[in-house]
Amino acid sequence: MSIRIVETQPFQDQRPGTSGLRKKVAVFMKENYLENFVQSIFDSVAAPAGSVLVLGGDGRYYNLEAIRVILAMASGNGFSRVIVGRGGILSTPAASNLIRKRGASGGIILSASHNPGGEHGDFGIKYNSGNGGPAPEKLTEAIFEKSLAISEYRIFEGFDFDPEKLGESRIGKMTVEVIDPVSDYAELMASLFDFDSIRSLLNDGFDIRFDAMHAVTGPYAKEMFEKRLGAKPGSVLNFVPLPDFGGGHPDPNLTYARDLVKIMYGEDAPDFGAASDGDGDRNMILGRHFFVTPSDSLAVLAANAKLVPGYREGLLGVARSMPTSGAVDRVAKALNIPFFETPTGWKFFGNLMDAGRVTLCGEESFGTGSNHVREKDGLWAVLFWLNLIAVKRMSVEEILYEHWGQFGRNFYSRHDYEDLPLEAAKEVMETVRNRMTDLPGKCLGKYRVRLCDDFSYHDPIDGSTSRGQGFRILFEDGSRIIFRLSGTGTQGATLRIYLESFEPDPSRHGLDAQEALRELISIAGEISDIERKTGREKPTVIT
Ligand code: VG1
Ligand code: CO
Repeated sequence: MSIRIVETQPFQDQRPGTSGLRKKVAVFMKENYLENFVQSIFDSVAAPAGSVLVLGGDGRYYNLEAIRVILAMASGNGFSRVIVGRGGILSTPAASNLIRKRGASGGIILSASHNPGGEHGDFGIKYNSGNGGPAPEKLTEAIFEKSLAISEYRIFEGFDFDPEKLGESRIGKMTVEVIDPVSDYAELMASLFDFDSIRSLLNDGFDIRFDAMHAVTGPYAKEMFEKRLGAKPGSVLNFVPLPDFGGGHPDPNLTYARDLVKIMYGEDAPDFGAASDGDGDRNMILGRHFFVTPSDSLAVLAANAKLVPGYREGLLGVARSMPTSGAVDRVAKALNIPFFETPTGWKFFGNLMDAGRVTLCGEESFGTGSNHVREKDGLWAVLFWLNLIAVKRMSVEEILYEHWGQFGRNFYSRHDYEDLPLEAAKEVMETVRNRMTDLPGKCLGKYRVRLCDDFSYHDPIDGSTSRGQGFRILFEDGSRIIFRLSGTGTQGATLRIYLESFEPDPSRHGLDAQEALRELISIAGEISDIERKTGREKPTVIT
């Protein structure tokens, strides 16, 4: 029972991506792999002795083993207290809330989010700072640098820890506090939304389904929708978190949330459907036979925010990631509030929220959130929608048509080419980069190119600049094509093509998005030569 200093050798592949370090489970299980990364985090953040740490994960394979290692290392590194979710469970937004509420110096969240789990799946680890948000680029770079030079780590050896037992115990001088992962979060939600009016909506027979996809939101959704809001039993599907997510891909989109999509597009479909991802920060919103794009969802929430108690005073401003559609920009303009366009990844929103510049933000990738925490928040978005519906008493589809009628419709789609050979993906990007130099001013079909660039972001709060965030081809009429390489994959390279066009004419708002974007899709194919360079005739996932 003492702290041991263990000698180790660096690994070369521990650079955190869009949100933390994600690798196959087998990689994480290599001797010292996890330990090296955790020590690199502790060395980089240099939390003063006596600091508090929040710790939890999405329950995927290797979650509890990793929790034990991190607890032992936190004790070895002088933390005074670690707050852990029972069973090692904490959703990403719930962890963010706890860090803030308990004044922790930061938190470690174990998840590879929407990536599949299980013994042959993915594992991940990310550090969130004291504001509850993902580590800024400066810090993730520092962690990577440390990982390249590491020679030893500190770990406490010989202790008992029961992850199921609520309350306090000790590892050396450090206190471990096991808490109910749901209650603080549920309390926060109840403070933002009108639970009474949602309860009466559900009571009046409004039929909902929430698919937890055997991931972390199961216990949260059961507690809130069925227990506190009175949704009928069975409204929450796949609610038991499983180490392999039941063999599924815990990604709430039309391809992977198959069970839910089938129900919502079937006969006697419920009024409202929603799903979340592995770690609970994403959301998909469906109406009866109707899909809401995340970009539209953000715009609808922004336009109607004052209907919800937590946002009754109005919004300070809104932000979206660069590839997210411009639907919310139009709302910001109409509301006369500030609007920001940031690179992909939640960490850029945190600075704006901390500085009081924005209240709501979102990404096209099923991420929506507000300044109640510093992460995107799946269940929060679902509750927001239910609260709006409870006030407006309109269907999801009616709400969208009303919105488009007022603001116009931004047709939007993302085409993902997953697991490409790295070389092929790079070649496609180089092809686009080269083409971009002579495109401005040219007409491609009915679209005239206004400007092309490699998106870079100057953070107005901390003054940092982030370059190389994706190629943008912007057209005169506001349409856009964006090419970007994913930073979260663990196998090969994923190339994303984002397509957007604006349609003011209400008689065309009912068009299918792929149909409305047909010409832009073919222009994107021509510019990038993607079919020839990758041998793929079509994308892996179309959203
Ligand atoms: C993807 C999404 C991005 C999101 C990120 C993390 O990143 O596109 O919008 O912030 O995942 O989401 P990339 O680099 O693969 O495009 V999550 O739910 O993994 O925390
Ligand atoms: Co996630």
